[in-house]
Amino acid sequence: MDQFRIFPPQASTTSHEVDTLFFALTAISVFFAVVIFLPIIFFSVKYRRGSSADRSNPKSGSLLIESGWTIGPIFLSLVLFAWNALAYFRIERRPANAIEVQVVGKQWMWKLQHAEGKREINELHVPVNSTVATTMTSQDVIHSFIFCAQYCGTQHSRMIGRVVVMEPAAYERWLKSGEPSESVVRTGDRLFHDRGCSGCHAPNSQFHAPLLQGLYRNPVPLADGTMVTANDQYLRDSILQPAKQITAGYANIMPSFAGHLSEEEIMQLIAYLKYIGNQPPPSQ
Ligand code: HEC
Ligand SMILES: [Cu+2]
Repeated sequence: MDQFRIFPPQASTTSHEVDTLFFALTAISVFFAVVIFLPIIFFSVKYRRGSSADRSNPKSGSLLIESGWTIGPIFLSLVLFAWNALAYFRIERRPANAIEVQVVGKQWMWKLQHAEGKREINELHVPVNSTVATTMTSQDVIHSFIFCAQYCGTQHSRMIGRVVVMEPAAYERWLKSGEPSESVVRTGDRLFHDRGCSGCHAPNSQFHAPLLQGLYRNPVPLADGTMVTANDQYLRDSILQPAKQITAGYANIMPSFAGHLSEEEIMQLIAYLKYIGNQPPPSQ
């Protein structure tokens, strides 16, 4: 019986909040199920064929009851919406100063890379009591991390990973163990040159292309007159669909790199763009 648990142990800081919400929703559903089903049973018995119940059906109506069952549920759903939305924003907001881990799902495993470069598969090593932010994507179908809950193909049931929580010193040792690896930003820097990005996006390039230093998190004026913020999504879109949002003052000459870069390479490039994006632009 020890093995039998309806809920797994609450292992994350947000599980309490999610569980409370879950119980509240369940309680409300049970309440309405009772309110609806008890009268159904009662009336089925009372008005069964052959019973001597009064079937004259006089006209009746009550504004109070009708507005009550309209306004009550509206109010209830709005409260639930607000509660859910607040919890969602709290849970999904990326914590500041978090340890960065990039995760790529594929049939049928997760490939992880820490900012320092260390890679692992189906395991996530983290130091205890620190915040960790994972950037996740998939190179094929939808998966869910770290116990796959999306049916993703034949070996879906084997897509089970584990989180290893370590003392900070042990984590530092673990990061440096195994083959030496270059940091994600360093790999992105190399890709930026190898894939020809620097051929256009460099101060001395023959092409008229924007410098990417100082770009990250800043507003970008677009050719159509609107403004966007250069967030992670914008960087990703700029690489994969450059024609979607043209930067004001530049021509649509950047080729799309969709299909030419792996998901890992895109993440590494974005990590590099974020890194230089936080630096001041070079003077020209
Ligand atoms: C042929 C030249 C060329 C190449 C190669 C090129 N780009 Fe661009 N890129 C441009 C031009 C021109 C723009 C501005 C027009 C636009 O938004 O498409 C741009 C826009 C961008 C932007 C948006 C910048 C802003 O200020 O809004 C990013 C990010 C970017 N490129 C990244 C890359 C990356 C990463 C690579 C390599 C994988 C790359 N580019 C390769 C020419 C190029
Ligand atoms: Cu799966």
